[in-house]
Amino acid sequence: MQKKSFLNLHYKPNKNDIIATYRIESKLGLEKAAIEIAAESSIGTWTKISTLKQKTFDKLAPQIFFIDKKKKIVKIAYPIELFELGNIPQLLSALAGNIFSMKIIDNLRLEDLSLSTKYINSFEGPYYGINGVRKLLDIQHRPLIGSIIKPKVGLSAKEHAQLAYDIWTNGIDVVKDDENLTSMPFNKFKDRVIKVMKQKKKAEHITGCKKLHVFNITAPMDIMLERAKFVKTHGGKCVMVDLVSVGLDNVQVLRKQKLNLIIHGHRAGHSMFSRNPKHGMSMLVIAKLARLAGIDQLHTGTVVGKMDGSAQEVIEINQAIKEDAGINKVLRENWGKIKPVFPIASGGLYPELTKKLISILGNDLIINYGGGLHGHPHGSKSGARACYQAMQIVIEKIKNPDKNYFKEYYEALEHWKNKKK
Ligand code: CAP
Ligand code: MG
Repeated sequence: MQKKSFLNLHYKPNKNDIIATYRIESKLGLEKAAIEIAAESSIGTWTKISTLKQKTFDKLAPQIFFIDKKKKIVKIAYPIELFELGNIPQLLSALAGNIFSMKIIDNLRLEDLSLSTKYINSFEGPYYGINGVRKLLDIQHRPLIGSIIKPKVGLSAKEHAQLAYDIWTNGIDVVKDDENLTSMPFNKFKDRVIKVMKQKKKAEHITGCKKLHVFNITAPMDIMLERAKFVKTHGGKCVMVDLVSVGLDNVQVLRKQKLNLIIHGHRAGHSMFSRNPKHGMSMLVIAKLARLAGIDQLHTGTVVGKMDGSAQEVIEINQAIKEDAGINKVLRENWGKIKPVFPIASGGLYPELTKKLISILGNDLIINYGGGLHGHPHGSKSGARACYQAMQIVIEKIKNPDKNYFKEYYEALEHWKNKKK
Protein backbone atom coordinates (compact mmCIF):
# COMPACT_ATOMS: atom_id res chain seq x y z
CA MET A 1 0.00 0.00 0.00
CA GLN A 2 1.41 3.36 -1.02
CA LYS A 3 1.29 6.28 1.36
CA LYS A 4 1.26 8.38 -1.81
CA SER A 5 -2.46 7.87 -2.05
CA PHE A 6 -2.96 10.18 0.93
CA LEU A 7 -2.28 12.89 -1.66
CA ASN A 8 -5.18 13.70 -3.91
CA LEU A 9 -5.23 17.28 -5.12
CA HIS A 10 -8.43 16.63 -7.07
CA TYR A 11 -10.32 15.53 -3.98
CA LYS A 12 -13.43 17.56 -3.16
CA PRO A 13 -14.10 17.34 0.59
CA ASN A 14 -17.48 15.86 1.40
CA LYS A 15 -19.89 17.56 3.78
CA ASN A 16 -18.95 15.44 6.80
CA ASP A 17 -15.16 15.69 6.48
CA ILE A 18 -13.16 17.60 9.08
CA ILE A 19 -10.56 19.74 7.38
CA ALA A 20 -7.32 20.61 9.12
CA THR A 21 -5.17 23.45 7.81
CA TYR A 22 -1.51 23.01 8.70
CA ARG A 23 1.52 25.16 8.12
CA ILE A 24 4.47 22.82 7.70
CA GLU A 25 8.25 23.27 7.69
CA SER A 26 10.20 20.09 6.97
CA LYS A 27 13.42 19.08 5.32
CA LEU A 28 11.42 16.43 3.45
CA GLY A 29 9.57 19.10 1.50
CA LEU A 30 5.93 19.98 1.84
CA GLU A 31 4.34 17.12 -0.06
CA LYS A 32 6.24 14.29 1.61
CA ALA A 33 5.88 15.84 5.06
CA ALA A 34 2.15 16.30 4.51
CA ILE A 35 1.82 12.61 3.66
CA GLU A 36 3.64 11.65 6.87
CA ILE A 37 1.36 13.96 8.83
CA ALA A 38 -1.80 12.62 7.21
CA ALA A 39 -0.69 9.07 7.99
CA GLU A 40 0.46 9.56 11.59
CA SER A 41 -2.63 11.57 12.51
CA SER A 42 -4.97 8.86 11.24
CA ILE A 43 -4.41 5.23 10.23
CA GLY A 44 -0.73 5.09 9.32
CA THR A 45 2.65 4.69 10.93
CA TRP A 46 6.31 4.94 9.86
CA THR A 47 6.29 1.81 7.70
CA LYS A 48 3.94 -0.37 5.70
CA ILE A 49 1.91 -2.67 7.91
CA SER A 50 0.21 -5.88 6.89
CA THR A 51 -2.72 -5.17 9.19
CA LEU A 52 -3.87 -2.17 7.21
CA LYS A 53 -6.14 -3.54 4.50
CA GLN A 54 -7.02 -1.71 1.32
CA LYS A 55 -10.68 -1.63 2.37
CA THR A 56 -9.81 0.21 5.59
CA PHE A 57 -7.46 2.51 3.75
CA ASP A 58 -10.08 3.45 1.18
CA LYS A 59 -12.61 4.18 3.87
CA LEU A 60 -10.47 6.04 6.39
CA ALA A 61 -7.45 7.59 4.67
CA PRO A 62 -7.42 11.39 4.93
CA GLN A 63 -6.92 13.27 1.70
CA ILE A 64 -4.39 16.05 1.19
CA PHE A 65 -6.30 18.16 -1.29
CA PHE A 66 -4.58 21.55 -1.15
CA ILE A 67 -0.92 22.60 -1.07
CA ASP A 68 0.41 26.16 -1.15
CA LYS A 69 4.18 25.83 -1.40
CA LYS A 70 4.84 29.54 -0.95
CA LYS A 71 2.86 29.87 2.24
CA LYS A 72 3.77 26.32 3.36
CA ILE A 73 0.08 25.62 3.84
CA VAL A 74 -1.54 22.22 3.46
CA LYS A 75 -5.19 21.25 3.86
CA ILE A 76 -6.14 17.72 4.80
CA ALA A 77 -9.68 16.35 4.73
CA TYR A 78 -10.32 13.68 7.37
CA PRO A 79 -13.29 11.32 7.11
CA ILE A 80 -15.65 11.86 10.04
CA GLU A 81 -15.37 8.15 10.90
CA LEU A 82 -11.88 8.85 12.26
CA PHE A 83 -13.40 10.81 15.11
CA GLU A 84 -15.57 10.00 18.06
CA LEU A 85 -18.45 12.44 18.07
CA GLY A 86 -18.60 14.72 21.11
CA ASN A 87 -15.00 13.92 22.12
CA ILE A 88 -12.63 16.91 21.92
CA PRO A 89 -9.64 15.16 23.57
CA GLN A 90 -9.79 12.41 20.92
CA LEU A 91 -9.83 15.00 18.12
CA LEU A 92 -6.79 16.69 19.65
CA SER A 93 -4.94 13.40 20.11
CA ALA A 94 -5.31 12.83 16.37
CA LEU A 95 -4.90 16.26 14.80
CA ALA A 96 -2.72 17.89 17.45
CA GLY A 97 -0.95 14.84 18.80
CA ASN A 98 2.03 12.70 17.72
CA ILE A 99 2.57 14.68 14.54
CA PHE A 100 4.11 17.50 16.57
CA SER A 101 6.84 15.16 17.84
CA MET A 102 7.98 13.72 14.52
CA LYS A 103 11.68 14.18 13.76
CA ILE A 104 10.97 14.93 10.11
CA ILE A 105 9.08 18.06 11.16
CA ASP A 106 10.95 21.28 11.92
CA ASN A 107 7.87 23.37 12.59
CA LEU A 108 4.19 22.56 12.46
CA ARG A 109 1.17 24.69 13.20
CA LEU A 110 -2.47 23.73 13.23
CA GLU A 111 -3.87 26.95 11.78
CA ASP A 112 -7.56 26.11 11.44
CA LEU A 113 -10.10 23.37 11.74
CA SER A 114 -13.13 23.39 9.49
CA LEU A 115 -15.67 21.37 11.40
CA SER A 116 -18.54 19.62 9.71
CA THR A 117 -22.13 20.08 10.86
CA LYS A 118 -22.38 16.44 11.89
CA TYR A 119 -19.39 16.90 14.20
CA ILE A 120 -20.56 20.30 15.49
CA ASN A 121 -24.01 18.94 16.26
CA SER A 122 -22.59 16.29 18.55
CA PHE A 123 -21.85 19.02 21.10
CA GLU A 124 -24.08 21.16 23.27
CA GLY A 125 -22.25 24.46 22.87
CA PRO A 126 -23.02 27.45 25.10
CA TYR A 127 -26.15 27.42 27.22
CA TYR A 128 -26.49 31.22 27.21
CA GLY A 129 -24.35 32.59 24.39
CA ILE A 130 -24.41 36.30 23.56
CA ASN A 131 -28.18 36.73 23.63
CA GLY A 132 -28.60 34.77 26.83
CA VAL A 133 -26.01 36.84 28.68
CA ARG A 134 -27.47 40.08 27.32
CA LYS A 135 -30.96 39.02 28.37
CA LEU A 136 -29.82 38.09 31.86
CA LEU A 137 -28.25 41.50 32.36
CA ASP A 138 -30.93 43.32 30.36
CA ILE A 139 -28.33 45.15 28.27
CA GLN A 140 -28.96 45.01 24.54
CA HIS A 141 -27.21 47.60 22.45
CA ARG A 142 -23.85 48.31 24.02
CA PRO A 143 -20.73 46.44 25.09
CA LEU A 144 -20.79 45.09 28.66
CA ILE A 145 -18.34 46.81 30.96
CA GLY A 146 -16.38 44.47 33.17
CA SER A 147 -13.57 44.62 35.66
CA ILE A 148 -11.15 42.22 37.24
CA ILE A 149 -10.61 42.65 40.96
CA LYS A 150 -7.00 43.74 41.44
CA PRO A 151 -4.62 42.89 42.96
CA LYS A 152 -5.00 39.52 41.23
CA VAL A 153 -4.69 37.83 44.61
CA GLY A 154 -4.19 39.39 48.02
CA LEU A 155 -7.52 40.89 49.07
CA SER A 156 -9.64 39.20 51.71
CA ALA A 157 -13.12 37.96 50.79
CA LYS A 158 -14.58 40.96 52.59
CA GLU A 159 -12.35 43.46 50.75
CA HIS A 160 -13.05 41.73 47.45
CA ALA A 161 -16.82 41.92 47.97
CA GLN A 162 -16.67 45.56 49.06
CA LEU A 163 -14.60 46.49 46.01
CA ALA A 164 -17.08 44.67 43.77
CA TYR A 165 -19.89 46.71 45.32
CA ASP A 166 -17.96 49.95 44.87
CA ILE A 167 -17.47 49.43 41.16
CA TRP A 168 -20.88 47.88 40.43
CA THR A 169 -22.47 51.00 41.89
CA ASN A 170 -20.32 53.21 39.65
CA GLY A 171 -21.20 51.76 36.26
CA ILE A 172 -19.59 48.31 36.04
CA ASP A 173 -21.83 45.44 34.87
CA VAL A 174 -19.55 42.44 35.35
CA VAL A 175 -16.97 41.88 38.09
CA LYS A 176 -14.63 38.94 37.93
CA ASP A 177 -12.09 36.96 39.87
CA ASP A 178 -8.65 36.87 38.34
CA GLU A 179 -7.30 33.68 36.78
CA ASN A 180 -5.03 32.79 39.71
CA LEU A 181 -7.56 33.54 42.45
CA THR A 182 -9.29 30.35 43.55
CA SER A 183 -9.53 29.43 47.25
CA MET A 184 -6.63 30.98 49.09
CA PRO A 185 -5.81 30.99 52.80
CA PHE A 186 -6.66 34.72 52.94
CA ASN A 187 -9.70 34.53 50.64
CA LYS A 188 -11.63 31.26 50.78
CA PHE A 189 -13.86 30.48 47.82
CA LYS A 190 -17.07 29.82 49.75
CA ASP A 191 -16.57 32.81 51.99
CA ARG A 192 -16.05 34.98 48.89
CA VAL A 193 -19.20 33.69 47.22
CA ILE A 194 -21.33 34.40 50.29
CA LYS A 195 -19.91 37.90 50.81
CA VAL A 196 -19.98 38.87 47.13
CA MET A 197 -23.56 37.70 46.64
CA LYS A 198 -24.67 39.86 49.56
CA GLN A 199 -22.99 42.92 48.02
CA LYS A 200 -24.37 42.09 44.58
CA LYS A 201 -27.91 42.11 45.92
CA LYS A 202 -27.27 45.50 47.53
CA ALA A 203 -25.70 46.90 44.35
CA GLU A 204 -28.63 45.70 42.23
CA HIS A 205 -31.08 47.27 44.67
CA ILE A 206 -29.29 50.64 44.67
CA THR A 207 -28.68 50.84 40.91
CA GLY A 208 -31.85 49.10 39.72
CA CYS A 209 -29.61 47.19 37.27
CA LYS A 210 -28.68 43.51 37.04
CA LYS A 211 -25.06 42.75 37.90
CA LEU A 212 -22.88 39.72 37.32
CA HIS A 213 -20.01 38.22 39.31
CA VAL A 214 -17.69 35.72 37.65
CA PHE A 215 -16.43 33.21 40.24
CA ASN A 216 -13.24 31.38 39.30
CA ILE A 217 -13.84 27.69 40.03
CA THR A 218 -10.58 26.49 38.41
CA ALA A 219 -9.45 23.34 40.30
CA PRO A 220 -9.47 19.56 39.91
CA MET A 221 -12.83 18.54 38.40
CA ASP A 222 -14.49 17.20 41.55
CA ILE A 223 -13.74 20.47 43.33
CA MET A 224 -14.82 22.53 40.30
CA LEU A 225 -18.21 20.86 40.31
CA GLU A 226 -18.61 21.34 44.03
CA ARG A 227 -17.78 25.04 43.63
CA ALA A 228 -20.10 25.48 40.67
CA LYS A 229 -22.95 23.95 42.67
CA PHE A 230 -22.11 26.20 45.60
CA VAL A 231 -22.31 29.27 43.34
CA LYS A 232 -25.64 28.07 41.98
CA THR A 233 -27.07 27.39 45.44
CA HIS A 234 -26.13 30.89 46.54
CA GLY A 235 -27.85 32.54 43.59
CA GLY A 236 -24.75 33.11 41.46
CA LYS A 237 -25.11 33.03 37.69
CA CYS A 238 -21.58 32.70 36.37
CA VAL A 239 -18.43 30.65 36.88
CA MET A 240 -15.01 31.00 35.30
CA VAL A 241 -12.65 28.25 34.20
CA ASP A 242 -9.05 28.68 33.09
CA LEU A 243 -9.71 26.47 30.10
CA VAL A 244 -6.12 25.69 29.11
CA SER A 245 -5.19 24.61 32.65
CA VAL A 246 -8.44 22.76 33.20
CA GLY A 247 -8.91 21.23 29.74
CA LEU A 248 -11.87 21.50 27.41
CA ASP A 249 -13.09 18.03 28.36
CA ASN A 250 -13.73 19.32 31.86
CA VAL A 251 -15.59 22.28 30.39
CA GLN A 252 -17.81 19.74 28.62
CA VAL A 253 -18.43 17.92 31.91
CA LEU A 254 -19.34 21.21 33.58
CA ARG A 255 -21.68 22.12 30.74
CA LYS A 256 -23.42 18.74 30.96
CA GLN A 257 -24.39 19.27 34.61
CA LYS A 258 -27.35 21.41 33.52
CA LEU A 259 -26.52 23.94 36.23
CA ASN A 260 -27.50 26.68 33.78
CA LEU A 261 -24.58 28.84 34.80
CA ILE A 262 -22.79 31.16 32.39
CA ILE A 263 -19.35 29.62 31.73
CA HIS A 264 -16.65 32.26 31.37
CA GLY A 265 -13.53 30.99 29.58
CA HIS A 266 -10.19 32.47 30.62
CA ARG A 267 -7.42 31.39 28.25
CA ALA A 268 -4.33 31.94 30.44
CA GLY A 269 -1.49 29.85 29.02
CA HIS A 270 -2.80 29.59 25.45
CA SER A 271 0.26 31.42 24.14
CA MET A 272 2.43 28.43 25.10
CA PHE A 273 1.16 26.93 21.86
CA SER A 274 -0.67 29.71 19.98
CA ARG A 275 1.91 32.51 19.93
CA ASN A 276 4.65 31.14 17.71
CA PRO A 277 3.44 31.72 14.13
CA LYS A 278 5.42 28.71 12.92
CA HIS A 279 4.59 26.11 15.54
CA GLY A 280 1.74 24.98 17.75
CA MET A 281 -1.96 25.64 17.43
CA SER A 282 -3.78 28.87 16.66
CA MET A 283 -6.10 30.59 19.13
CA LEU A 284 -8.72 30.27 16.40
CA VAL A 285 -8.74 26.49 16.83
CA ILE A 286 -8.90 26.75 20.62
CA ALA A 287 -11.78 29.24 20.34
CA LYS A 288 -13.83 26.99 18.05
CA LEU A 289 -13.31 24.03 20.37
CA ALA A 290 -14.22 26.17 23.38
CA ARG A 291 -17.49 27.05 21.62
CA LEU A 292 -18.24 23.36 21.07
CA ALA A 293 -17.44 22.56 24.71
CA GLY A 294 -19.95 25.09 26.02
CA ILE A 295 -18.07 28.29 26.87
CA ASP A 296 -20.49 31.26 26.89
CA GLN A 297 -17.96 34.08 27.00
CA LEU A 298 -14.33 33.82 25.97
CA HIS A 299 -11.16 35.91 26.22
CA THR A 300 -10.01 36.49 22.65
CA GLY A 301 -7.75 39.55 22.80
CA THR A 302 -7.90 43.32 22.52
CA VAL A 303 -5.54 44.27 19.65
CA VAL A 304 -4.85 47.57 21.49
CA GLY A 305 -4.02 46.23 24.97
CA LYS A 306 -1.06 44.53 26.66
CA MET A 307 -1.40 41.05 25.16
CA ASP A 308 -0.17 39.75 21.81
CA GLY A 309 -2.73 39.42 18.97
CA SER A 310 -3.14 41.34 15.69
CA ALA A 311 -6.40 42.96 14.56
CA GLN A 312 -6.77 40.39 11.78
CA GLU A 313 -6.30 37.50 14.19
CA VAL A 314 -8.69 38.75 16.87
CA ILE A 315 -11.37 39.75 14.33
CA GLU A 316 -11.15 36.31 12.74
CA ILE A 317 -11.49 34.55 16.11
CA ASN A 318 -14.43 36.74 17.13
CA GLN A 319 -16.17 36.03 13.84
CA ALA A 320 -15.64 32.31 14.21
CA ILE A 321 -17.18 32.17 17.69
CA LYS A 322 -20.03 34.55 16.92
CA GLU A 323 -21.11 33.50 13.47
CA ASP A 324 -22.32 30.54 11.52
CA ALA A 325 -19.48 30.50 9.05
CA GLY A 326 -15.79 30.88 9.71
CA ILE A 327 -13.75 33.42 7.80
CA ASN A 328 -12.92 30.65 5.36
CA LYS A 329 -15.38 31.36 2.58
CA VAL A 330 -14.73 28.12 0.72
CA LEU A 331 -15.16 25.74 3.61
CA ARG A 332 -18.09 27.26 5.38
CA GLU A 333 -19.11 25.93 8.74
CA ASN A 334 -22.70 25.68 9.80
CA TRP A 335 -22.93 25.98 13.57
CA GLY A 336 -26.62 25.14 13.49
CA LYS A 337 -28.07 25.02 16.99
CA ILE A 338 -24.77 26.01 18.65
CA LYS A 339 -25.11 29.52 20.05
CA PRO A 340 -22.64 32.38 19.46
CA VAL A 341 -20.04 33.06 22.16
CA PHE A 342 -19.57 36.52 23.71
CA PRO A 343 -15.98 37.68 23.01
CA ILE A 344 -14.13 39.30 25.92
CA ALA A 345 -11.52 41.99 25.35
CA SER A 346 -9.20 42.12 28.34
CA GLY A 347 -5.61 42.91 29.22
CA GLY A 348 -3.97 46.30 29.52
CA LEU A 349 -7.11 48.29 28.71
CA TYR A 350 -7.78 51.80 30.03
CA PRO A 351 -10.43 54.38 29.11
CA GLU A 352 -8.56 56.07 26.26
CA LEU A 353 -8.31 52.77 24.34
CA THR A 354 -12.07 52.16 24.40
CA LYS A 355 -12.88 54.06 21.21
CA LYS A 356 -10.27 52.29 19.12
CA LEU A 357 -11.18 48.94 20.66
CA ILE A 358 -14.87 49.26 19.78
CA SER A 359 -14.05 50.56 16.31
CA ILE A 360 -12.00 47.42 15.65
CA LEU A 361 -14.05 44.76 17.45
CA GLY A 362 -17.58 46.20 17.48
CA ASN A 363 -20.37 46.30 20.02
CA ASP A 364 -20.86 42.65 20.86
CA LEU A 365 -18.05 42.68 23.34
CA ILE A 366 -17.38 42.39 27.06
CA ILE A 367 -14.69 44.96 27.84
CA ASN A 368 -12.62 44.26 30.95
CA TYR A 369 -10.50 46.86 32.70
CA GLY A 370 -8.23 45.73 35.53
CA GLY A 371 -5.23 48.02 36.06
CA GLY A 372 -6.94 50.57 33.80
CA LEU A 373 -9.72 50.92 36.37
CA HIS A 374 -8.11 50.28 39.76
CA GLY A 375 -5.12 52.39 38.71
CA HIS A 376 -7.23 55.54 38.29
CA PRO A 377 -5.56 58.38 40.24
CA HIS A 378 -8.67 58.79 42.44
CA GLY A 379 -9.23 55.11 43.07
CA SER A 380 -11.50 52.32 41.89
CA LYS A 381 -14.86 54.14 42.16
CA SER A 382 -13.58 56.92 39.91
CA GLY A 383 -11.94 54.32 37.67
CA ALA A 384 -15.27 52.53 37.25
CA ARG A 385 -16.97 55.78 36.29
CA ALA A 386 -14.20 56.61 33.84
CA CYS A 387 -14.51 53.21 32.12
CA TYR A 388 -18.29 53.47 31.84
CA GLN A 389 -18.01 57.04 30.56
CA ALA A 390 -15.47 56.00 27.92
CA MET A 391 -17.98 53.49 26.55
CA GLN A 392 -20.85 55.96 26.81
CA ILE A 393 -18.95 58.56 24.78
CA VAL A 394 -18.40 56.07 21.97
CA ILE A 395 -21.85 54.46 21.95
CA GLU A 396 -23.76 57.74 22.25
CA LYS A 397 -21.38 59.37 19.74
CA ILE A 398 -20.73 62.33 22.06
CA LYS A 399 -18.62 64.85 20.13
CA ASN A 400 -17.22 67.12 22.84
CA PRO A 401 -17.72 65.37 26.16
CA ASP A 402 -18.55 67.82 28.95
CA LYS A 403 -15.51 68.30 31.22
CA ASN A 404 -17.60 68.28 34.40
CA TYR A 405 -19.95 65.43 33.58
CA PHE A 406 -17.14 63.22 32.25
CA LYS A 407 -14.66 64.35 34.92
CA GLU A 408 -13.31 60.90 35.78
CA TYR A 409 -12.81 60.07 32.11
CA TYR A 410 -10.69 63.19 31.61
CA GLU A 411 -8.70 62.39 34.77
CA ALA A 412 -7.95 58.95 33.33
CA LEU A 413 -6.88 60.46 29.98
CA GLU A 414 -4.51 62.81 31.78
CA HIS A 415 -3.16 60.06 34.05
CA TRP A 416 -2.22 57.67 31.24
CA LYS A 417 -1.44 60.28 28.56
CA ASN A 418 2.23 59.37 28.41
CA LYS A 419 1.70 55.66 28.44
CA LYS A 420 3.43 53.97 25.52
CA LYS A 421 0.78 52.35 23.34
C1 CAP B 1 -6.35 41.71 32.66
C2 CAP B 1 -6.15 40.31 33.12
C3 CAP B 1 -6.47 39.15 32.19
C4 CAP B 1 -5.87 39.23 30.81
C5 CAP B 1 -5.73 37.95 30.06
C6 CAP B 1 -4.75 40.21 33.62
O1 CAP B 1 -5.93 42.66 33.61
O2 CAP B 1 -6.96 40.08 34.23
O3 CAP B 1 -6.07 37.99 32.83
O4 CAP B 1 -6.75 40.05 30.13
O5 CAP B 1 -5.41 38.16 28.72
O6 CAP B 1 -4.56 39.70 34.71
O7 CAP B 1 -3.84 40.58 32.90
P1 CAP B 1 -5.46 44.14 33.25
P2 CAP B 1 -6.38 37.74 27.55
O8 CAP B 1 -6.67 44.84 32.71
O9 CAP B 1 -4.98 44.71 34.55
O10 CAP B 1 -4.38 44.03 32.24
O11 CAP B 1 -7.71 38.36 27.80
O12 CAP B 1 -5.70 38.27 26.33
O13 CAP B 1 -6.44 36.26 27.58
MG1 MG C 1 -6.17 38.21 34.76
